[in-house]
Amino acid sequence: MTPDKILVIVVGLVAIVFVYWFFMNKKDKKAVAVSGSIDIKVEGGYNPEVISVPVGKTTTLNFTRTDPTGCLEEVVFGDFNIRKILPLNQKVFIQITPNKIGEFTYSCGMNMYHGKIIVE
Ligand SMILES: [Cu+2]
Repeated sequence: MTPDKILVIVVGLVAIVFVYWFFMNKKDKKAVAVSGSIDIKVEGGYNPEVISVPVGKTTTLNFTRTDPTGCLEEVVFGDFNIRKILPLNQKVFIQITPNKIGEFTYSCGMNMYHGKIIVE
């Protein structure tokens, strides 16, 4: 076997492992079922990142930002027309009452970090 053939095989194997790892990782983000209210920590992203809420009911999301990154200062719920500033180490309550089933994402003001709300 020539070195370039070995290289092709190695690169191929690495790519396969990466694809597996990528999709396994995605599956790992299981939705946290919420009824009523939930605390969401804002630090390097949103934690929990994926939540599920019941349709037609009001759910309160309590955001607490402990990350000084200015990027996370604002949270935007495009589908719900909500845009809020999250002061450091302060609880900010955001209420949503989704009236249709589906998946809705929210993000920081620059659309870099994302969270997901599954309405079911
Ligand atoms: Cu941002």
